Amino acid sequence: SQFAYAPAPESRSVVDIAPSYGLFIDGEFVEAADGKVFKTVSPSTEEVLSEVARAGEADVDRAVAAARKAFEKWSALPGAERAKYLFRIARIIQERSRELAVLETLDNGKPIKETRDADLPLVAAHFFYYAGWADKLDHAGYGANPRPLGVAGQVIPWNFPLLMLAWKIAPALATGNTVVLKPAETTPLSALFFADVCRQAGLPKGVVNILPGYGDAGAALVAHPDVNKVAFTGSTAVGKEIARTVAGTRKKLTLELGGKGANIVFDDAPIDQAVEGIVTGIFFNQGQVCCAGSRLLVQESIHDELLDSLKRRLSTLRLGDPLDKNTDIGAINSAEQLARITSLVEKGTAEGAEAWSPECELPSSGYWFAPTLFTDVTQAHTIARDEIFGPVLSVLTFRTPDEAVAKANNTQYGLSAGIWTEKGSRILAVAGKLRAGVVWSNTFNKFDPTSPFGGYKESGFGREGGRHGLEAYLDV
Ligand code: TXE
Repeated sequence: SQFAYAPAPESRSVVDIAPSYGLFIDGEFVEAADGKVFKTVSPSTEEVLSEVARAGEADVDRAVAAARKAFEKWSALPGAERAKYLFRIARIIQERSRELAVLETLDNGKPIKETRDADLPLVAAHFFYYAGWADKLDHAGYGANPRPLGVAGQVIPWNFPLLMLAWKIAPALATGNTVVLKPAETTPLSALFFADVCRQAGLPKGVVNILPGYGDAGAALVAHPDVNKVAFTGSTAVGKEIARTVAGTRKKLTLELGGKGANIVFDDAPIDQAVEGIVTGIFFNQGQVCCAGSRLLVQESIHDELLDSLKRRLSTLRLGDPLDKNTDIGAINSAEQLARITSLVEKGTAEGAEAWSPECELPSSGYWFAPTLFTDVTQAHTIARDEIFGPVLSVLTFRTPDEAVAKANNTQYGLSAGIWTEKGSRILAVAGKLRAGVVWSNTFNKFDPTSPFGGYKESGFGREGGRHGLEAYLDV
């Protein structure tokens, strides 16, 4: 990977997991006010990893009050001083990336190859990038007189727990805001580890508060009257609920929601390269990626050839222990997510699409789903329209570029797309017509902190990353 940094972590002995964790409020780990806890399990084995304090409304109040108090001093610091903290956090993440990679893999189920070579390097890169902005916001650097908003309430999902935290926290801190963040209930551990990183970096108390918990804590945070900015990544249904809560409150809001990305392969595409991109597009992180290339649109004339290559390639993917460096496909994050995937796949078959999977043995414990291809898919099929959020690819065909564009855009979502062709002019012409926040060409799922990321239509609004990512946290 272009960002590779960490040496190979071998086993879970690399990281110490405490039997229990508290909430992180005002620089301290504390119990929930009502004493509630929940268990977090490893999705690949169902082993209980730890017991974690579960935040409730009273804890949200405490955390927002701590963030409000910290805001006064934090926002008054010169940008160059805030930058020092962010650079320190970025370096500590690099230094501790073996521990973090193993922890993330244990709590999430994704292959260590991915946490090591994608998640962790991107997390560090994100903090480095926004550290670099902190002192350029002052005066002429930004071209205006930007002011932080206050307390940011941030709710994140389980598919990239630490990376989503970085996308949320780095720009918030760089711009002088303080943070209360709620990680997802199935993946609280890396966020709690990050709390420890903040302590190690000497970050002033209350600047970052972490509240592990469920949707009720997220809802209380979003609704809290002393929160000035809400940032959410998760399902479109919850995103809409949050938009309703925030409506009329003058809170600023950004939403990063679901997707149904189209990977469009023209007949002049380099087939081997396209096959790799299709595989990365839908099987990276078991397909639990909002910008996954979950629909393959292939030009009719190369359908059979491409499908043959793709099936051969899928037969070489290794599914199993996520801590094994050779594993390509890890576990599904939770029993609920596995049930959601299974029910949509059953629907695909019931509606008449043809399912194919390579031969592979699924482990007897944990949550697993074999890589699956659906052919004979039409636009009317549920699996062509609904986000599956699993290792399942729906294959459709097209004849002309216009038809490809029409089919790619024929979705309620608008987050990502891919174009595979040797013709530069076609890349530009097609990309310009796609209603998607990111369009990759002859590659897929490439991320960079300098690029704004976000959606059209029901994929949400606002951008994270790049200069645009600062705007969500500033009044100019
Ligand atoms: O999402 P939820 P779930 C999609 C994907 C997946 C589906 C359901 O299709 O199959 O959503 O996943 C918190 N107010 N994506 O159920 O519920 C919750 O605790 C405030 C796409 O896990 O949206 C968690 O921290 N917060 C997506 C976070 O919201 C609430 C990534 C996300 O959980 C809340 C994840 C409420 N009322 C799922 N209810 C992407 N865009 O990448 C729950 N939460």
